[in-house]
Amino acid sequence: MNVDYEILTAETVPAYLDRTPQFAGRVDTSTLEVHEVGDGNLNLVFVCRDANGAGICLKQALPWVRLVGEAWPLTPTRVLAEARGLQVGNDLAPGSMPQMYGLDADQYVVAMENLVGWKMLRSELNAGVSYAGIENRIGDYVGRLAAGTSLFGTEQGEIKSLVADAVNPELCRITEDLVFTEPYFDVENNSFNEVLTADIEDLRADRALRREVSALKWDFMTRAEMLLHGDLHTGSVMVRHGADGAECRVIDPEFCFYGPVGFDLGAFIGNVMIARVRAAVLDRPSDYQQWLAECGVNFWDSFESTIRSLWPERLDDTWPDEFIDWWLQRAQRDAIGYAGAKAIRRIVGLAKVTDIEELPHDEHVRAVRMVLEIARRWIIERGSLGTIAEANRVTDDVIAGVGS
Ligand code: SR1
Ligand code: MG
Repeated sequence: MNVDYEILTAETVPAYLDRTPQFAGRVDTSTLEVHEVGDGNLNLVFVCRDANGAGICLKQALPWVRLVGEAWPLTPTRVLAEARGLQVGNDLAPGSMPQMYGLDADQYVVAMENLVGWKMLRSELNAGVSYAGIENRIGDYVGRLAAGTSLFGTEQGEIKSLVADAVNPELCRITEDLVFTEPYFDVENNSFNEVLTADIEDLRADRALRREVSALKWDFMTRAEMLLHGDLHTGSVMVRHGADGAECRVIDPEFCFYGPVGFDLGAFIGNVMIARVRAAVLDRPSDYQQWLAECGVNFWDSFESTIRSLWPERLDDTWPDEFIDWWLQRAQRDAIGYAGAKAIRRIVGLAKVTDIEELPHDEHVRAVRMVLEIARRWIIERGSLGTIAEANRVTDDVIAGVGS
C-alpha cells in the first residue's frame, strides 16, 4: 500500500518530537526511552519517558487495521475522532481520560498523558484483581458526556453541526458489521471452537434474536443522541491502585460519534458480564465474584445519579421533569440489549477477548455457552427485564445453572 505519511517507530519518535512544534518541550528527547506498546486492534502506541521522569504517549493511526494488516485499509483520519473524544472527555469529565496534549493531523498522531504503571482493566480482571469503585467513575463519565453533548447541555441550534462534524462512517461501519451483523451469518471473520457449532447455529436460527439485534442496530445507525465513546469495553479502561483507592482512565475514543447512550452503557456492562462469567468458571474467590456481580448495577446507578444531578441545569426547561424518567428508562433497556449484542460479538466474531479465549478448553466451552445464553436473554427480554439489576438476575441464574 502507498502510504503518504511517516509511520513512526520507537527509533524515529525522538526526532519526530523534535520537529513537531505542538509537542515540543514536553520531554527531553536526548534521554528519551520509547516503547511501542500498542496491543489493540488498530493503532501504534508509543510510551515515552525521559531521564527526568517526564513522559508523553503518542498514538498513531495506521492506514489499515493492525489486527488484520494492509489487506484491510482503514482511514487514519480516525485520529480526529480520537482527539475529539479525548478533548470532550477532558472538558466535561476532567480526570476521567488521559489529559490530551495535542494533535498532529498531518501525521495522524494524537499526544496525551503517559499512563506509566497503569494497567488495562481487562488484563487485571483476567488475573482476578478487583478495582472496587472504578465502575462508579466510569458511570459518571458516561453521564457527564451524555448530559454535556446531548440536547440537555448543547443548544438546539448547535447540536446538528456538532453531530455532522463527528460523523465517523468507517469506524461506525466496523461496529455495524462486527457487532450487529456478522455474528449472525456464516462469514470469514467469524470463528469458534467446533464443539460450539450447534450453539452458534441455534443463535443464528433464533428469529426473535435477529429481530431484536436488528432493532438495536437500527437505533445505533439512526439515533444521534450524544457523543459516544463508541468502544467502551474493559480494554478501553486503564486502572491502578492509587493512594486514595482504585483509579481509572478511559482511553481509545476513536470510535466516537453521536449515537444512542445505551450503546456505551451496554459496552461496559456486557464486558463486565464476560469477566464475571470467566471468574465463575475459574471459581475465583467469592468477594471478587461479588464485586463483579455488583459492578454493572453500580455503574448504572452512578450514571443515573450523574444525569439526575445535572438535569436541573439543562439548557431548555421545556423538557419537563417527567421526561428524564422516560429517557433513563429507555437508556436502561437499551443498555441491557447493547450489552448482549456486544457480548455475542466477542464470542463469535472478529476481535475476540482474552477473558474467554485464554480459558482452558472445558472452561472455555462452559463460559461461551453461559455468555451466549445470558446475552440472548438480555437482548430478547430487555423490555421486561427493565433494569440492570433484573438483567443481573439472569446472569445469576445462568451461572448457577438454573434451568439447564
Ligand atoms: C477491526 S477492529 C475490531 C475491533 O477493535 C476495536 O477495539 C473495536 O472494538 C472493533 O470492533
Ligand atoms: Mg480500542
